Amino acid sequence: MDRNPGGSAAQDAERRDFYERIDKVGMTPLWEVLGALVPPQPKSPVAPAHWRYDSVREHVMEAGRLISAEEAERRVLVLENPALRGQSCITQSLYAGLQLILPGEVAPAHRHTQSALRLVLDGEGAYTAVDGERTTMRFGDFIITPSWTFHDHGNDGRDPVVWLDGLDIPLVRFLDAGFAEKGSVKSQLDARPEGDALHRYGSNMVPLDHAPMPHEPSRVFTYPFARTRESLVGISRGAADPHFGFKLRFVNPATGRSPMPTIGTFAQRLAKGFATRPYRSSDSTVYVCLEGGGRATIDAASGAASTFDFAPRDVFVVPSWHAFALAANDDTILFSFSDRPVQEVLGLWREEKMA
Ligand code: GTQ
Repeated sequence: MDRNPGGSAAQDAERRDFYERIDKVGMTPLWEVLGALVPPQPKSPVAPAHWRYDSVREHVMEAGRLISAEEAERRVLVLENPALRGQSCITQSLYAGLQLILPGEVAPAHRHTQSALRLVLDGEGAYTAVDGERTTMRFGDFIITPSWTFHDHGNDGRDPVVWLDGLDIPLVRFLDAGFAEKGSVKSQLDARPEGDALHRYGSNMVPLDHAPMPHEPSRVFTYPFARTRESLVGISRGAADPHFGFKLRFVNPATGRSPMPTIGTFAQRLAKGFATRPYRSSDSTVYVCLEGGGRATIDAASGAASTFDFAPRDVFVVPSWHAFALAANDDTILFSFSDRPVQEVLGLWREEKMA
């Protein structure tokens, strides 16, 4: 931008010379970058993007022929935002990938400060163990592995199993707060029977001495799709919200806050033929279609629009402050996740419901 419309060539040269001299001592003029540093509204570098499961599945399966889960530690194809290639992120703060585990394989136990979610997309018979409790992974199940919990994955069934991983890797990297270690055993012993956490913490009751800190992750680490679906169908007998259809957020039942402090998670149902009004929010969001299908229309502030015709197991991204709308061709269920709880506690999160 020309900051000196009436200025002389001599003055321009003097300024450039000044910038070069201060550059050598590690300084730069704010006035050349102020507009970009403090924009009037978010100007996300994230691109709207869509991965069709039917197109990427073969590549995920090919990875299964090239490397074992054990050798890879985690056999994952990372979904890289097309505008952020090389950075292993799907949005500025979040990572996503498709993880494959073949029958008989084990992805060995480890833990890290990054929080993770799994959304089961394809195949049956796999499990994830979190701090010594296994959960069987069924289609649409949403499973969390909170920060610093040991977790391993395995497949005792006969199908290849694929799920979507969502992690706060870029956020933790930005904060330089990443720690990780391998477990002393490959697979954790079954310290508790399957379902224990859901019974103790996820059935409108908690143990007598359970007094979680406000942002503590949920002890419920599996949110079975059967339950989520039943709730979404149940509330669909009421009136649909014009911007959301029928939408709920997942919570830590003991606190009412997000299951994990860094990643907010949502489930949404749109009846066949329903179209939402446009909406925007400051959290770039990853959507996954679990049932049905339809069209997402995403408008950039510049006016350019992207339309994605999505089907079950597809993943798409809506960048911060891009108005978007959904139209359902069928009864449709979507899962989504974003960094919204982070923005909320920092007092940054905004939304706009448009006409
Ligand atoms: O399953 O622990 O996609 O540590 C990336 C990093 C999955 C996992 C990923 C991980 C994991």
